[in-house]
Amino acid sequence: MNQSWHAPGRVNLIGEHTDYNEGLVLPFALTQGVTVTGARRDDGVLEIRSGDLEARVELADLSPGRITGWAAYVAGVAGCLRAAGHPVAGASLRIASDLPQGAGLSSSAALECATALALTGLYGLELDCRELIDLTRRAEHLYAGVPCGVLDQSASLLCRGDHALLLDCRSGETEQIPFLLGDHRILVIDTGAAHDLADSQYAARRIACERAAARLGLASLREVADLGAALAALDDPEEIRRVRHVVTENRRVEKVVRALRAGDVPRVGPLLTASHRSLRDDYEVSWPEADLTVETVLAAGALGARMIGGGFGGSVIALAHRDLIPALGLAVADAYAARGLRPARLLEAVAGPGARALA
Ligand code: GAF
Repeated sequence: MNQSWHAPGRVNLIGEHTDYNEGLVLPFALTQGVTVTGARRDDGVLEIRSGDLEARVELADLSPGRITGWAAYVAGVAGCLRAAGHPVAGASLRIASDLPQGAGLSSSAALECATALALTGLYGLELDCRELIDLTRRAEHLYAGVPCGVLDQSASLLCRGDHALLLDCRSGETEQIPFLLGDHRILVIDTGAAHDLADSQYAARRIACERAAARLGLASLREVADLGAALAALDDPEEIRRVRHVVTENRRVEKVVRALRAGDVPRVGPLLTASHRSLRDDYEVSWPEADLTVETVLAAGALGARMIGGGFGGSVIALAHRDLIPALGLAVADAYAARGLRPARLLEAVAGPGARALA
């Protein structure tokens, strides 16, 4: 009998490029995501279908690098389960997604998490959330070659409806923060720009942060207590910019959490914009369409806006009064048309539940 599991994509409200620096992140899950429907088979084959695409993986031959493209995310989870000694002997899996791909909404982590729930469910394996996060992240590192932090997999597995997830990536502690926007809304604007440089630049940012932390004699940039003193102790201008982003971004996460706890949604807006400017100027991961989108929605009355995800392509979020959302869409459409860009795709984000088995 076929069973189904669903894992959502995410919007990271704030806390970008902080996860691998042992910092704070504040994502919420989208109601859109990836559903994996499947049945167990015991012939050593993983058969995966997604729309018209099909992949057949012999599990005995599976190792990192052998499978590329979309199927690597699914095969990677099976490979990592087997490498950890779990007796996964095959499955037929069908993938369905209503999450735009390449939009920076974490479709790959959603696919990994839905696959992990499917395979552990089909084989009756008891892995807790931490183990599932480790497993799916390992699959991404080894099979997709992206040295990501814990943000995306944690968001997909741990978020709850109507809440944002405050995750301390140093201690692993989590807290569900009520995320009720009242008359405000979060609009996701997929800029349509491809993440061409994303993987190499992501790894380069990570290395620069580790190098700066080592120079400061710290285990991670989370340990920076006095930003001014840390910046004065560094002489590489690139490291100075990276450190300034990471340390100020952690502070912005704390401020957003305080504003949400106080029910003061408008106070979140300028913090989102400050995050964008820091990602643009200090972390240098923004891209022209994101900058255009942020400035366009701000001029049209948004309370705040910023790029989300790793950068170099994907989406921008805008926080605005709900009555302004249509005007923001029109302003973006005009700005894109004036520059000959393909129209942006728009999505109103609602904080949905985390990954789960479907009845
Ligand atoms: C990507 C990574 F996968 C996350 O771990 C995180 O570092 C993010 O970029 C930037 O905040 O989504």
